[in-house]
Amino acid sequence: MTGDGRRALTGIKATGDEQPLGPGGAMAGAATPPGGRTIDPAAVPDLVERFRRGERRALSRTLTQVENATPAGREALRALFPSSGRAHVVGVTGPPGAGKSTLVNRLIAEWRGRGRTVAVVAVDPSSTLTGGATLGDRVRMMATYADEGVFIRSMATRGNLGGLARATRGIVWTLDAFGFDVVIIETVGVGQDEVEVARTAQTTLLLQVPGLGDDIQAIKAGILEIADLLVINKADRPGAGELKRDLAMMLTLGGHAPPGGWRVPILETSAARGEGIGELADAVEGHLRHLKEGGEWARRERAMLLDEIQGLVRGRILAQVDRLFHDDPAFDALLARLVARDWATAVARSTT
Ligand SMILES: Nc1nc2c(ncn2[C@@H]2O[C@H](COP(=O)(O)OP(=O)(O)O)[C@@H](O)[C@H]2O)c(=O)[nH]1
Ligand SMILES: [Mg+2]
Repeated sequence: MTGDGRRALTGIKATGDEQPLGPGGAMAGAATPPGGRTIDPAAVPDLVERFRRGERRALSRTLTQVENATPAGREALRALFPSSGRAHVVGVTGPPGAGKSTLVNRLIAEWRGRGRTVAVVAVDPSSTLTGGATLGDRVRMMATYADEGVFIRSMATRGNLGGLARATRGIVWTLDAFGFDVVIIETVGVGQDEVEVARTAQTTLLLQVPGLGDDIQAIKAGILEIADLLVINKADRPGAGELKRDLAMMLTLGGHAPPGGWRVPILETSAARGEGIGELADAVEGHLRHLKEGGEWARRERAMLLDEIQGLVRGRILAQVDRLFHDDPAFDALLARLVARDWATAVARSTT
C-alpha cells in the first residue's frame, strides 16, 4: 500500500486552508473562474506527492485544478484516479430548503462517531459573479468542523449542466483518492442536475418534506427512480404520516424496482432536532452492503464510467464540429449563399 492515496488521511492536519479567493497566478485567464488559481502542469508531480502524504492544502489545490479542468487538473487526476473507486459515494438530493445541508451535517457527525472519515461536495447554485457557493451553507458547515476527518468543498454550478456531472465526478474521485471513507454529494435540487449527479453516487437519498401542499405534485417526474432511499425530513412537522403513505403508494404504483431486488425504504428524520439520523445511517450502510453483496456496486461503477467515456467522446466530437464551423472556408461560402437567399446552391453545396 506504499504510496497509496488512501493512507493520506492518517497524516492530516486540521487547518483552515481553503484555496485563496480571488483570481491569482499568471495563468489565470478567462477560462479560470474567480476563486481558482491555475498552476503549471510541471508542478503536478510535487502536488501529487504532497497529496499522497495527506496534506490538506495539496488536496484543496488539486480540487481547484480538477474543478476548473486545467491541464494540471487533468494530469493530477490521471495520477490519482487509480487510488479512487473505494469511497462510498452518497448523493443527497431534494428540493431547496428540504434540509439537505442540515441533514448532511448530522450525517457527518454520525459517521464520524462510527469512525468514518467524510468528505462533502456541495453543489451550489451560484452567481456567475462570484463563482463561489452559497456562503451560508459553506460557513455553516465549515464552522462545525475543525475535524481532520471531515472535508467540505463547495462547487459552483455555473449553469453548466452537462459539465456538472463530469466536474463533480472529478472532485469525487479526488476526494476518494485522498482516502475519505464516505463522499457525500449535496445537490441543488433543481433541474436535471440531481439525476446527473445521482449517476456518480452509489447510494442516492431523496429528501421530501411534509406540508408543501400537494405532496405528490412536489415530486418531479423521473426523480423517484434515482432514489435508493426516500427520506422524509422535517418529520417534526405535521403531515409526515400522509407523505409517507403517498410515497409508499407512488413506489408501488410506479412499479419502482431498482435492480438487484432492493426495496427502497422510506425513513423519517428531523435534521433540525437530530432525530432518525442513526436509523438513516444504518439504512445507508444497509444499501452499501446490498451493493457489495449483489454485484450492484460493480454494475453502477461500470455505468458511471461508461457515462464518463460517452461524455468524453461526445465532447471531442462536438469540439471537432465547432472547429469545422470556425475554420472551414467552405462553411463560410455556404453561409454567404444562404445570406444571399440562394437556398438551392447552399443546399447543393452542403450535401456534396
Ligand atoms: N422543522 C424543521 N426544520 C428543518 C429541519 N431540517 C432543516 N430545517 C430547516 O430548514 C431550512 C433549510 O435547511 P437547509 O439545510 O439549508 O436546506 P437545503 O436547502 O435543502 O440544504 C433551515 O432553516 C433549517 O433549519 C427539520 O428536520 N425540521
Ligand atoms: Mg443546502
